[in-house]
Amino acid sequence: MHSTLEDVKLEGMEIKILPALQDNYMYLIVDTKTREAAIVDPVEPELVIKTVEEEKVTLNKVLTTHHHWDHAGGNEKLVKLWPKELEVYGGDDRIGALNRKVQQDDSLTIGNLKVRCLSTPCHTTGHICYHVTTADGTGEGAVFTGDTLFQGGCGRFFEGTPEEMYEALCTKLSALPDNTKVFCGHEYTLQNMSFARHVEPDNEVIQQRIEWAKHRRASQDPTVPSTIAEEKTWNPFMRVHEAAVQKHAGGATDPISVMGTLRKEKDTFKA
Ligand code: GBP
Ligand code: ZN
Repeated sequence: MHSTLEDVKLEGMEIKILPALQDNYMYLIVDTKTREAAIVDPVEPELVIKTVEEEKVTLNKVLTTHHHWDHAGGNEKLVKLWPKELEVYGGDDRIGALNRKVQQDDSLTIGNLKVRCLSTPCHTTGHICYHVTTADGTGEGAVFTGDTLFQGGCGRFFEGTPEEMYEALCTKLSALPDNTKVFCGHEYTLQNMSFARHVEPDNEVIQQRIEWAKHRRASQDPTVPSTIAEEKTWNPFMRVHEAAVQKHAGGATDPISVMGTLRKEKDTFKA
């Protein structure tokens, strides 16, 4: 395993961080009141089942961020192994075992928790992020961003455009409350932050997060979650309006063209 299992307790919910494959994360979301649970991107069904049994929670939902095998590749097997009915959510017909196709602003519940779907096409056309809050909206809330928003970075634009990633990061995800916890699909923080430092060498917040992340990774601790407010301070792809980032992108002031320039450079950047 690439990381230790960690448990993040938020108001009304508990998030179990489950490492998978080389650098993927699966997340078990538990409603504290009812012990109902949903699993995000269960690529390693055996670890999911073991955790669900240990925690004595009721698993009945799968939230899939996108169809790539390292996220959706465990869906069929989990559905086969699990004795009870599973609702499998996602925004793309290429997702295995999908039986609840969702789009922008669709909602669902996990016990008393509310989940709102955000359509964020670009990494893949059917990518969905899931925003989870308590019923009355108190507490910090959590967003599961798959391969759209990473800590300090974003996913490659396999099936979309800079306009679409701008809409995803700078319109939809930026509009979530500042204290929303961000749980992303991969442990890429050190690589991403090294690119962020290259873009903004004078941004001290980036240097501090690198030092922190190095310590965490030295003991195999996950660097997730961050928050939406933090991402706005260090993630170059959420900072395309900033003068320093625009300067790095050759002086362009159109945020969408800055987005395109940054992504092209990151595609071949060696940390
Ligand atoms: C790194 O940054 O550590 N190893 C490198 C990048 C997501 S996985 C590896 C990479 O390209 N990862 C993808 C990405 O978007 N990275 C962001 C970045 O490089 O800035 N995947 O597994 C990837 O989506 C995949 C699976 C891709 C099926 C295509 C298909 Br089809
Ligand atoms: Zn992907």
